[in-house]
Amino acid sequence: MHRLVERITPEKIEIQPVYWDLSDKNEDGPEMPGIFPFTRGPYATMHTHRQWTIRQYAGFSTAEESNKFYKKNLAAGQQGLSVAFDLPTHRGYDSDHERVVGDVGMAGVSIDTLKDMEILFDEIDLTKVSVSMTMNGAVLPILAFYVQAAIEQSPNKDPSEVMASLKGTIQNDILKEFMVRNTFIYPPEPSVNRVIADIMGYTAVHMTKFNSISISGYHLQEAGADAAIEMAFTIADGLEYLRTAVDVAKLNVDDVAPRLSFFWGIGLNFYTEIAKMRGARKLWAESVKEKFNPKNRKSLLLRTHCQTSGYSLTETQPMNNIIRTTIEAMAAVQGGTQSLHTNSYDEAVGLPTEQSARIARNTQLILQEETGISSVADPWGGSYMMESLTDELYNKAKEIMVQIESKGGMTAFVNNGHAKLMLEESAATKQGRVDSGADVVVGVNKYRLNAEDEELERVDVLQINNTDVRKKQIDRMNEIKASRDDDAVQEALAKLETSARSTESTSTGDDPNNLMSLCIDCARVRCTLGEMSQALENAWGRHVPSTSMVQGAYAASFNSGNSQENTENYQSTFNMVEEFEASEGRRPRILIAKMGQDGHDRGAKVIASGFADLGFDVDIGPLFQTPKEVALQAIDSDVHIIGVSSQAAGHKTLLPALKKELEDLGADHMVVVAGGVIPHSDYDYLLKETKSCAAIFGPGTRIVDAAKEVLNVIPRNLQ
Ligand code: MLC
Ligand code: 5AD
Repeated sequence: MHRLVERITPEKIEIQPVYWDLSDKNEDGPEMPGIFPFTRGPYATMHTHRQWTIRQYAGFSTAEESNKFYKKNLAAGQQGLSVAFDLPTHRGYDSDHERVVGDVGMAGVSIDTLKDMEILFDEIDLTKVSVSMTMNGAVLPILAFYVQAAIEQSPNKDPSEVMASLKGTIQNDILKEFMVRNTFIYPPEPSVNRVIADIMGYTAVHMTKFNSISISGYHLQEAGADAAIEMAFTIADGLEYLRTAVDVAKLNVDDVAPRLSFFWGIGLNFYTEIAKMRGARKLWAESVKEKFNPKNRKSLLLRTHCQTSGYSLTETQPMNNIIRTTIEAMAAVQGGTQSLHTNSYDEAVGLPTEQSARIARNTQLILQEETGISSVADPWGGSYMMESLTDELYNKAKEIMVQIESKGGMTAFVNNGHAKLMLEESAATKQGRVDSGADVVVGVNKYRLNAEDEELERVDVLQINNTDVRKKQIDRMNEIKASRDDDAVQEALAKLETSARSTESTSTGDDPNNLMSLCIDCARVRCTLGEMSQALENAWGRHVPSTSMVQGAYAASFNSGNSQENTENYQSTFNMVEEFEASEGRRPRILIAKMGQDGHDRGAKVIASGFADLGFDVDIGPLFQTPKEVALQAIDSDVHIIGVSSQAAGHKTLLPALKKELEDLGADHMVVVAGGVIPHSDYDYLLKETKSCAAIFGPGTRIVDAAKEVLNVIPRNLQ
């Protein structure tokens, strides 16, 4: 074993790269990293040989701006790239589509054409830098643009050689999109059996270094899952993809499984998060072995990216978030992650600024270069507590997996709404615990500053002019449309649609009708992302999710602590609702609305179920509405108030647009309130300048308090 100088501490103690129980008499030897069932890590040497990849997720406005940001970050110590796309791109719309007016360039970078992808990676050698792309809905056009951009970046190389050298990961985990996050486009069946199957088949032959799916627990945790649910759902999703590969696409398990990768969310429960990562590796290795019996040991390895939890961060006293993120990063590293994103401290108000992104990156650089944290593999192995916690979580997750199997596997569990309800119940319960103070959040429900000091702590946020970005995108797209060969475009799109309509499997990598292969042809002749998505939509339709709501979980959790103050608070809100009913003749009725392509609906669902528990009549609007559709639904249902939940920065466009629609429809008596990720610097614009809402509820607002304020702003006795 190669011994590094830093192995000797100032006290002249030698740190070993791995420790084990010397008295272990197990005939297979002691449990070690790199050995089945891999509880202690996928590789024998772990970080002692290769540190985890510092891979910060980022993307905003135009490809030019994001490219500049990436190059600066790489120069400053970042090791791999991770692209955040804007919501129109996720949902398969070009920037000129009427449904995306508020979303272009806001939550990530906008990509309409191959040209945008080329600019995004300008002067970044795609055959050298590993790139992760968080894309699930429009996964075919985006991966095709990426491949074609790499090929055109190296004109002197053979395209197949370029493809074979591409290192990276595409998220491509659609099952969790149907539970949380909601950036699906097509219904579940073609999304899994055609799109994912064809990508697995194509990459297995042509892009053998590329990870074809990043099976994600992160978003489940963000949406309220506890660690056991996160483990169970994620591993069950992974097994479902392997089943698709083997049973539907007729691929060999060993051609696919080694390139399935994982993605965990890491919250503040330090020990639990480490145990989760250890237990999950064992659960995956055992499940794959039992169900698929692969020949290649790499098929059993759970390799993972981690991201620190956005949900755990607070809007008030944002510097506290640096500490939270550091603790979470340490759990990810000690759990044995392969790649890591650390969140910026301004998470709860907007996208990172250059300074907050630097601090987030430096958190990892300090861990890697100043602490010696990487000098040993699985430092927790053999700890009585950690081994026991690992086993307990492993067992709990296994129990949930049995439940999923008994309902017919993960696709069925998702399709019948079971999975989503379980998550929403967990989220409403959590909110009740935070609102009641049972779960402490420093600076939010305990140790708060007075209003003046809180004001001083506020931070600047990145401002994006989406009207400008949208115009630039549309101009560039029109230029491309004017200079391309239209016949070739129509022909490529027609072939794509024909393959999508076919009932034959096209999943093997060499099938000329493989959807990935056809999308690369489309990219080559400069079809846009929207055109490719539309060709597939013509065959499969667009998925419309059903809306559901959990009841009783918030009330039960809020009131469970027997605190007199909480009970009184709850009761007084409830009484206000009753008084309202007595004076107005009906209960206060609220429409919880989501506008634009922002599919983050945990907040909206939790608010809806909390308000319903407090006695409101609650309507939940469908996802992805235009301002006009929201106004029409509000009028149709004759609500008193519209509560808009905004998590993806579209508020400055969409709220004024909603106000205008209400005025045009003669319904300006209807009050609008807003909540979600809205920076304080935008409050005046919304409340005073445009008067587009009557109140704004930032992250951390208790539902009982929001409900009282809502009752105060509803005008009375209009009839
Ligand atoms: C590493 N290697 C070792 C080793 N450590 N070899 C021997 N001994 C060791 N100790 C080798 C690996 O086998 C591999 O080679 C190479 O080194 C690189 O290591 P890796 O572990 O594969 O790291 P990396 O390339 O960084 O890949 C990590 C990954 C990948 C497998 C987890 O899938 C990944 O980067 N995922 C990132 C996903 C991501 O960023 N998602 C963002 C989501 S944000 P070889 O040849 O075997 O490959 C989001 C938010 C939202 O979703 O909602 O919008
Ligand atoms: N740039 C950087 N980080 C982002 N996140 C989301 N979009 C971006 C972006 N464009 C992070 C936040 C969020 C998580 C889903 O990903 O941390 O909580």
